Amino acid sequence: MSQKLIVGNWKMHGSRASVQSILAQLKAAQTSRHTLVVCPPYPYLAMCAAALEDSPIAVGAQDVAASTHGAQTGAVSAEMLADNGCRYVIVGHSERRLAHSESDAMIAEKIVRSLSVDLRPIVCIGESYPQRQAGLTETILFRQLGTLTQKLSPEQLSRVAIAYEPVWAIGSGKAAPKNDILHAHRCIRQYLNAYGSHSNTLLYGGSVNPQNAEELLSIAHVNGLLVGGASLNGEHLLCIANTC
Ligand code: G2H
Repeated sequence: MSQKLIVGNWKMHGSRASVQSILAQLKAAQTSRHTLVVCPPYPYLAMCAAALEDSPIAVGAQDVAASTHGAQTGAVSAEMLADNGCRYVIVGHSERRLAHSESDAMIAEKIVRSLSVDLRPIVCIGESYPQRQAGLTETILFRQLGTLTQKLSPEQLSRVAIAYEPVWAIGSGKAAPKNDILHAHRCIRQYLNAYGSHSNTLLYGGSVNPQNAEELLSIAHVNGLLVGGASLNGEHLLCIANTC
């Protein structure tokens, strides 16, 4: 199996003590079969980047502002993330789209800002359960991708990782069925290819765990995994990052 991208999204979990404990486990392992990225909450970013400086594990943020600087209380720019050792950033997670009313246009701006400082964006797309039930999965995916193709050149878009995260599978304890993932990834790949963006890393996210990682990574067009709950356990995250 070729090398995949495994991204741990810690969401709003952890403390200095728990982050240090996960870092110690990750550092003790020294290496993993797949490329590993951890995305801690903002206050722990610099600490993780410093601790992992000499390791192959990269650090990412969970969000980024859509502009460079200014009077935006609570916002963090792409420049600040890069300045603090981040190499990746998750953009447009459904939890931010829903709870913070993030639009596709705003998400595209965040990607542009990230690319301008060489932060690698991981953009989340995916349908809700009612949308899936109504047979709208492709429509939703193409709408979300369509805003990206309006704002980004094929060269810019090719540097963006796309995570297919069906909203109904997130935190449910049950990953999406293999055929749903295969179909969505095929649609995404075809859409990107038609635009001239040929080398995108495509991830699957939604209730990934050490038990289902091997099967998920074996699905065509799945180049990696975005892992939430299971990434809060260093052993589980390493197990996923070493999946054959
Ligand atoms: C989906 C995923 C990580 P979980 O949000 O982005 O979380 O693995 O807990 O479903």
